[in-house]
Amino acid sequence: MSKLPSGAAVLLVGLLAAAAASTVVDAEVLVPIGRPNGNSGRLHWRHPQAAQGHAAEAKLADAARGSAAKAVSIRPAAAAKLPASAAVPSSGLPGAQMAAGPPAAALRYNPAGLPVVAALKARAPAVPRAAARDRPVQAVLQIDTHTATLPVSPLHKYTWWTFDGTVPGPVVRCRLGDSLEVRHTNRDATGLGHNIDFHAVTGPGGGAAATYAEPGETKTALFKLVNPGLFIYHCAAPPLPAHVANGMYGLILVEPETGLPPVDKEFSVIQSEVYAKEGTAPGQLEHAYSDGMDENFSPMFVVYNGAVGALTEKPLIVDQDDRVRIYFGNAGPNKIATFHIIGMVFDKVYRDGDLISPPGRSIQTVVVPPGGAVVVEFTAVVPGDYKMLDHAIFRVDKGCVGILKVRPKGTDRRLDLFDPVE
Ligand SMILES: [Cu+2]
Repeated sequence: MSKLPSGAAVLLVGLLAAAAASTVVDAEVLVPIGRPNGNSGRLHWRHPQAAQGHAAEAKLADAARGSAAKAVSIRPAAAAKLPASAAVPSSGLPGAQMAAGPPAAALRYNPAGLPVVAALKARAPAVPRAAARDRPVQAVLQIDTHTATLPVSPLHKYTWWTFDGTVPGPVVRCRLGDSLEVRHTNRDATGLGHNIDFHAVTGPGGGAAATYAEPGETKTALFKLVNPGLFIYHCAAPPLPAHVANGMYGLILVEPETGLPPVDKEFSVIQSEVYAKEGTAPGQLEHAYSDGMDENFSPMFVVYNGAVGALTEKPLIVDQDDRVRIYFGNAGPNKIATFHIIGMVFDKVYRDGDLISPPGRSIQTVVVPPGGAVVVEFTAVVPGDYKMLDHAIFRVDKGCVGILKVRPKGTDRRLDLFDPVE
């Protein structure tokens, strides 16, 4: 721990946090510098204010090292920006210890002054577009937790516990070598504590304790992404099964350094089970923890992207001959998923979300365990509507079905491949 008086340490961490906040920029405003890289063909780039921000961070770090015993003043405006974790005494949780630790620890993963940008995230089934860059950044992921009452079927609503107000939570896209700076703000009015266990993170709990926040708190933690792949993240606050079953899960993609081959359309789909019973209000369901505890119990619904009909009311739409990539995750909590698209053979399957090994070829159905993911690709050569489903086929009647619509392009219906004859 720091030798600083605890109050000074808190103020210094607050100053550093405020400085970091001032250097966060949207990835969209990054500007290219220099000429295209001869090896990769990609542009080098930086944000116009990045150098200024890094200089400010270095100045603060120098000040922190040189004035350990001095009183530190802080402007009211900067104090107002302090995250809750820096403004309150340590709760004894590892996350609070990280926030109140020495400044050197806070900068441990950014010694070379990585550009600080907002993390790329999108609402499923959308996927953020790949960043056009060939070096790592410090990606700041602001993620809020709170409840949200949303339709879970055409006849029912459910009060979910959410990341950013949606089920699933946002799809996050990073690159191997990035530092992921997670800022978790708990806005849960019902009084529940939440956290985030990223399966992409190497370290205790996948960051769960480090990101644990009580209502009204913000917790910040920094994770180096050292394994490429497609990963699940979820809340792991106790009781853990209830937080997952109540909708607290999402996908994080860590692209290899070379990126992924370009495709025409990308989507994200997460399968999950809903354990629920009729509530006191008409049409309002309540969580049924005991149903989930019995692994032989059949859930009320099995859904894609949080609701019966989510991907039938709003199909995934592509054009004929589009190259298509689907990032698929299984949040469980209990059931193994068997993902299949009727009438489509996946010509690339990155099994278990493994983006390093050669992909499988010519595969009909993929098995995805709870807490696992897969990436599938195909080319949509024959126009028409295709059903996506769990081939544990009774689950279709529980809601686990979506539609992929392939719109015709031109007049060639590819009768050479598929001819109804009459
Ligand atoms: Cu939670």
